[in-house]
Amino acid sequence: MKIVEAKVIVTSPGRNYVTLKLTTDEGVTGLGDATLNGRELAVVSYLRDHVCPLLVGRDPQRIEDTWQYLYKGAYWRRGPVGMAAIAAVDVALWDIKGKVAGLPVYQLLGGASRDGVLVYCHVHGRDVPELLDRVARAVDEGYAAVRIQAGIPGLDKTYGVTDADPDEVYEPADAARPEEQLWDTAAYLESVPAVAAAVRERFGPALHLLHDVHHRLTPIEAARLGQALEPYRFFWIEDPTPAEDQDAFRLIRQHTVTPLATGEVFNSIWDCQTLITERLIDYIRTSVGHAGGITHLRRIFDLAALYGVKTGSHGPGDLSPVSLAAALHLDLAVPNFGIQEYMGHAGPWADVFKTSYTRRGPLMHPGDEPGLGVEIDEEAAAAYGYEPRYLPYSRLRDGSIHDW
Ligand code: CS2
Ligand code: MG
Repeated sequence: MKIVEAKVIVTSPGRNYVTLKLTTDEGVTGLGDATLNGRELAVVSYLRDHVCPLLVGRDPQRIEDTWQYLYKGAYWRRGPVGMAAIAAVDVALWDIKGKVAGLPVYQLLGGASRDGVLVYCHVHGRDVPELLDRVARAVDEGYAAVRIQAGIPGLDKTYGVTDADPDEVYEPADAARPEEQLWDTAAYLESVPAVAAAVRERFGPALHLLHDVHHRLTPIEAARLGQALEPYRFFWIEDPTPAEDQDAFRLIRQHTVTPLATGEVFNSIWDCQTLITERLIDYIRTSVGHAGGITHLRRIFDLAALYGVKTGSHGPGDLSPVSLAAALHLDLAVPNFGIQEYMGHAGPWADVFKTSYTRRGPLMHPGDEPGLGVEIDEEAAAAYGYEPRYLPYSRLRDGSIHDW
C-alpha cells in the first residue's frame, strides 16, 4: 500500500481549521487535525512545503516508522508547529489503519476500557447569578462536570468569559488583530473563592467543578488559590502557573491538596516528564492534535499511568472535530483515563465535518465506524475561506504584558 496524495485543507466554518487528508493507492483516506490557534498558516506551510512531499510513496501502515522519520528526520525537535504537523500525519495514518482493518481506532488501541468517556463542558458567567443559571443549564443537559469561569470585578474582559450568547461556543480567537485585555491578579484571587462557594452551595458536593487559571499566577499565588479552594473540593485547577516552568509545581504542591492539571501547551513527553515522574500534577492535559498524535500521546499517557497521573485531554473548540474524535478513541481505551474536555465547536462546522461521536448525558463515545469516524466535505470546506484570527493578550495595570 502507498500514500498517493497528501492534501492540506484550510477551512473556516465558524473558526479556522487545518486538516490533513491522506489518500492511499487503494483509495482509502485518513484525516488529521493540524490546527494551531492563531498560528495556523505556520503548520500549513510546515506540512505543504516540508512534510507532504515526503509522505507520497510511503507505506501508510508503517505508523511508528513514519512518526520517527518525521520527528528525527527533521533534526530540529519538538515545538508546537512541528509537533502539530506530525500529529496530523499520525492521526491520519491511524484513521487509515482502522478503515483498512474495518475497526474503530479504539479497538486498535486495546479495545474499550470503559462504557463511555466522562466529559466536562465550559460554563461561564459575567457575574455569579449568570454563572449559576448556566451551571443549572449544564446540569439539566446531563453534564456531571463543569468548568466554571466568572467575570472579575473591575475587569471589563477576562479569559474564558464572554458576553456572547451562551448557546454560542466561546471562541477567543475572534479578532483580525490581537485584542488587549487588562489583568489584575489581586482582583482575581479575591473573587474566585466566593464564586466557588456559591456554585458548591447551590449544586452540592456531587457536581465536578473545574477551573482554568490559564497560566496567570505566580507559584505562591497559585498555592494560595489552591488552599482557598480546598473547601470546595475542585476536580482540578488547571494551568495555575506558566506550564513551561515545571519546577513551579513543586512549590504549589507543598501548599495545597487541590488537584492540579496542566499540559495543553505541551507538545512532547519531555515537556511533562518531570511533572509526571515526580507526581507534581494529577492530570496531564496534552492533546492529540498538539502532542504528536495518537502514537506519542499514548506514550505520555502510559508514562502517566506508572505514576498515578490521570489523563485530562485538552478539547477546546480550536481543536477540530477530527482531534476530538481521536481523543475520544484514546480516552475509551487507556487505563488511566481522568476526564475529557468537551467545548463543542462554533458556527457551521457540521457543514464541513461529518462525525460519528455522540454524547449521552455525562458520557461521550467515539462511535464504531472504522477509523476515527470523521469525514470532511471538501466542497463545503472550500466555501469557508481562511480568515486571520488572533487570541487576545493581557497587560497589567502598569502596562506590562501578562499571560492571558
Ligand atoms: C483553554 C483553551 O480550553 C482550555 O482549557 O485553555 O481554550 C485555550 O484558551 C485555547 O485552546 C487557546 O487557543
Ligand atoms: Mg486551559
